[in-house]
Amino acid sequence: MDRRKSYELYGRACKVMPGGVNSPVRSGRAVGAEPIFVANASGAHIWDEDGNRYIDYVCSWGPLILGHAHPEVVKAVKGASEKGTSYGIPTRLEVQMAELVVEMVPSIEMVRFVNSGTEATMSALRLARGVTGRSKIVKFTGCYHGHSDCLLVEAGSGIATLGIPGSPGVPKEVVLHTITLPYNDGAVVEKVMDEVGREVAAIIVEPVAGNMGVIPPEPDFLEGLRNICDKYGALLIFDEVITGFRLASGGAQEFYSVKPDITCLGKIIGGGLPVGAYGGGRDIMAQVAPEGNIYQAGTLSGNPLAMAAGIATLSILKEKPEIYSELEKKGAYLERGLREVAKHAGVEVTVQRVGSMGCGFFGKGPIKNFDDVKKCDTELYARFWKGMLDEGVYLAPSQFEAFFISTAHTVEDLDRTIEAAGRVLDKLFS
Ligand code: HOZ
Repeated sequence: MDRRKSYELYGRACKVMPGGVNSPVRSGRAVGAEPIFVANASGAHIWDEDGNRYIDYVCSWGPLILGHAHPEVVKAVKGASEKGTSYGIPTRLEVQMAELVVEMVPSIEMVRFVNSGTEATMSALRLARGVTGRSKIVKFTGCYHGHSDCLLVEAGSGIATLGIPGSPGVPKEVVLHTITLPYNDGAVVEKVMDEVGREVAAIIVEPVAGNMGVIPPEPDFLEGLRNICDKYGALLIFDEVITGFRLASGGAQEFYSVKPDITCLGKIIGGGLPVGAYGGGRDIMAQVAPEGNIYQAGTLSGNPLAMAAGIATLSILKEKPEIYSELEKKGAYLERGLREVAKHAGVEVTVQRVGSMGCGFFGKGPIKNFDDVKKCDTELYARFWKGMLDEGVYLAPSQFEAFFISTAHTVEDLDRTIEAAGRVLDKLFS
């Protein structure tokens, strides 16, 4: 494939942006490649600047559950933009959007919109600390909750991809109160909480880990977190930035029937525009300013274009609940196909999936935590990634990320992907 225009843009980009990108994991460094530059997209497909077409499994890192440029979403954004792009004054759209979120997400009675998942988790932690009057927080190794200081400890996503424990620029005093424990190990959580539980403001968790590949929770892990939080008066925060509206219209909390105290949302909630949110019970959310005194604000929060895209997306998901069983079928189809071609090629690939999010680990499964993830063969993943790119399939340029399936992916797309994976693996292992 000719990618000259992408490479030329990358050269220019590197002169004016760090690493040529606006978010590290896009750069392709983890797979030893240069990024492609996207010119346009539609449905399940993206086209790069050279006109090459790819079946897209990144889907903007999760938001595009309806695929690229869904007509309803585009119409909503166009319509909103003609009326002005931002006011900094309340709008009807914010009310409609909040009503939808409250109706769809089981544990949310009130919600505050922000502009990104990072803002949502950062604000949720401040709220938890403000409500409990405690400082410590518990997070899990390999879970990624955005790039705010106190959460940038042994995190997943780009931090895992770059192989660094945290980041220079985060003072050690700031992370002193962050306790990091292994994912899926309820016994360790209990032991630590028995020691310091009364000082812990919150346990924050991705209910399905989606930033170290995809790792489902062990049976009872989430329930155990709920119980231990109740025992010690700590708040349970579900970071549903990825799982919210992806696993079910009520997110992972509906899927696994465990209710958190605070939920963080992002990605799908914005239908491809920058939106985050945090919400919870009325008693907790009423402590956010101006109703309460825990401060958080934002010039573009509740932006009308973003709200319009979010309303269009959530309305479709609400009106067509069958979308989730269809996505599950497609996910199972892709999973089965990938397993078969890996077996045929004689390579150990562990495919882990929940609904329409999944991951193929180059290593022995089951993968239950970040220590297991680290044993996977990232070099092999890189070679596989390059092979798939040349086959016209765009996967996340890192072993530590998820693939996402949208309603726009057809069985033909999935078949082409499976056949491509078969060819690439056969070539790598012949
Ligand atoms: N959480 C996303 C990756 N898992 C963010 C994407 C990015 O860092 O650009």
